Amino acid sequence: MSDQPISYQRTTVTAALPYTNGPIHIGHLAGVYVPADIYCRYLRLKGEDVLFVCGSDEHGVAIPMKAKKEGVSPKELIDKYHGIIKKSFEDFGITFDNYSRTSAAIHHQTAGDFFKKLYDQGDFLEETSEQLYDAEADQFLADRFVTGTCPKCGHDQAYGDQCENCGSSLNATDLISPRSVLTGAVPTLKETRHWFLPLDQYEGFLKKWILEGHKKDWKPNVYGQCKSWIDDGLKPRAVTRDLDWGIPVPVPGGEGKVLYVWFDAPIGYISSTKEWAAREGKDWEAYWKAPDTRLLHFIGKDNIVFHCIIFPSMLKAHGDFILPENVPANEFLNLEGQKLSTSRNWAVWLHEYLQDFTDMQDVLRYVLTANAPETKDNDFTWKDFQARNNNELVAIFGNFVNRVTVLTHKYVGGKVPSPGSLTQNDRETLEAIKRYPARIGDSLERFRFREASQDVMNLARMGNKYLADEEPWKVIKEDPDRAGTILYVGLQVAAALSILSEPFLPFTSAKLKVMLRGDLLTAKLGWNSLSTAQILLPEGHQIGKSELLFRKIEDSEIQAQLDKLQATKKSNEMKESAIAPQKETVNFEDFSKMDLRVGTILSAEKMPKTKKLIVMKVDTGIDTRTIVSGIAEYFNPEELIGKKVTVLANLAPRPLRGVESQGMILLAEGPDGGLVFMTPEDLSVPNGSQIN
Ligand code: B3M
Ligand code: ZN
Repeated sequence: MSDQPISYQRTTVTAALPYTNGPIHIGHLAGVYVPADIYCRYLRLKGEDVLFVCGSDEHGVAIPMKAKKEGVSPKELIDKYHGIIKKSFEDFGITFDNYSRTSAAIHHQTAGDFFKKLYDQGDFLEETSEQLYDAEADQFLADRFVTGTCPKCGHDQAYGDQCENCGSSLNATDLISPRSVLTGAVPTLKETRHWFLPLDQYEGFLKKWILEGHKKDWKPNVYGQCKSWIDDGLKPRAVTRDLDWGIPVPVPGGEGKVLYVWFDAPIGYISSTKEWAAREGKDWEAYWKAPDTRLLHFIGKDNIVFHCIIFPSMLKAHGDFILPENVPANEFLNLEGQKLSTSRNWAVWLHEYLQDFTDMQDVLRYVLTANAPETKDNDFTWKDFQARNNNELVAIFGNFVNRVTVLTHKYVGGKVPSPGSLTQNDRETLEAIKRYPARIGDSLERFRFREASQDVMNLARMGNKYLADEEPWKVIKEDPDRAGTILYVGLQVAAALSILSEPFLPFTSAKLKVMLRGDLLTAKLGWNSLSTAQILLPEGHQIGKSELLFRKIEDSEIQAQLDKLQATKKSNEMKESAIAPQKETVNFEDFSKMDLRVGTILSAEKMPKTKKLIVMKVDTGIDTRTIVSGIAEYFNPEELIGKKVTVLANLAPRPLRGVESQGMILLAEGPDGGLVFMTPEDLSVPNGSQIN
């Protein structure tokens, strides 16, 4: 925040703790783990002190819910997915210094102590309030146990703690028309006592720290979200829950309650650090408390409020900790045009990819980086995956390395030739190599991973062009010495690639180092020395056997993946089109309470700043009234005007985005996920006619 940049001694990098309610997919990788890993590998290559921590997020209502669905205990569920996730990260080359889990004793202790300290300091509000309650399930409803309409954007599938459509952070009682996810029941209100973090009291601190202090260096998407939350005004937020799965609340009155998952999970970064330090004989506190430590959180955009508003307020309240220096959150990755979804199995699962494409980790890493959802949502397609592999990794990077190493064996017995006198092109090429480390490093330091990955490819492109221009395969016949000089220059480019590609393509880089006799390279050269070193591969040095770095991906392999997705789509459609079971019986009295009328839509307009809401004036025969309906994705306002419809006239009025809706228009779910109006067969039936 000060004008004087602090010179950092160490960097603590955290990557969002994945929920153990499913395996890892490409959306998680592109958004969080691949960029975080690239960043950490880069810092290590620069010789910096970096700690990279992560772990499984094993609490929260998502866990018991999924366990119920799979017919196992929550413990069995977390053990299963923790195992799958941990192994797939390792196989994929994500180099966490520690991968912990929030069910670990050290975490229960750390999170419990954290809560206790804030409690002892008097930082919480303790309040009895009415919370949503599902009598049938005998369970309070919060977070993902309850869905309803978002009061901010009208999205009808918002959760009790967050709307995934507009990103708003919510309290369960904010939801319009809430429903229990457990039983489908309409919740009642019941009193319960909880501890609240008074976020409103941190507004001044957050304004100064984020709005004034990080306007320039945080990504616009992150800064913008923070600003809108702060500008909207923050409210106290409950940090405990009535649940039996989680970390017990360690204070009087906390019996039968657990910490809110978003209270304990970020503390998991600290617990993971402690676990690492104990194992490695290090001092964990330096990584979380020293002012010359830089803390960075890699997350997806749906986690911004938790990492930029709530966790920092907790850290601030606690008093001992540093705050994140940056939170480089990414947007979302879609798959073949559709939102990735664990529950709908719409994903490329990492553990399956690793089976289908053996030893091809780097291809996925490269595609996800080159096409990373850095500034906007992006789409992963299998065709693009194939094209990036065949046209870039194989045709540019692989081809260049292959040409230069094969020719070195063929013409000069695999020994780095002595350079003769250098031409201008030779000198320029050797000079150009030295500019790449700073260029790539600069992009990485600004969290521009796409740009950085493209510069690695540009270096390979430069090598390719150099060979194409100099044509050693022709020169060799007339002037073998000159051909040797060309190979000498080409080999230096290949050697630079072996180092600069390491953060992005670690498996390829390792192979390439062996091929060029990496012991020689790695022993002496890190990222920084690349810019200053005169040569990377000295003359006379014997290189290793030439091997292909990448292989072409065939159409049939891509087709197999597309077929797999097609099958998923079919099965989802079947499930989603299945006829819903009949609801509970109602008696005639209940039914006759509903006042259904024929009406006509007189006017219709989209509600400004919403995606789904349309505001209509409807002639019900009784009166002309306003009805707001979430149908803008299905109809244009113009086509609604003049429509005869069925109206539930005596539905209790409710405000939607500040407009009172005085009834409901009945619609049936049509084919292809569309909606159809309940229009009387005879259009001459007058408005106000009762439907019995
Ligand atoms: N478990 C990941 C998610 O929202 C969540 C991250 C916790 S980071 C402390 O999918
Ligand atoms: Zn919303």
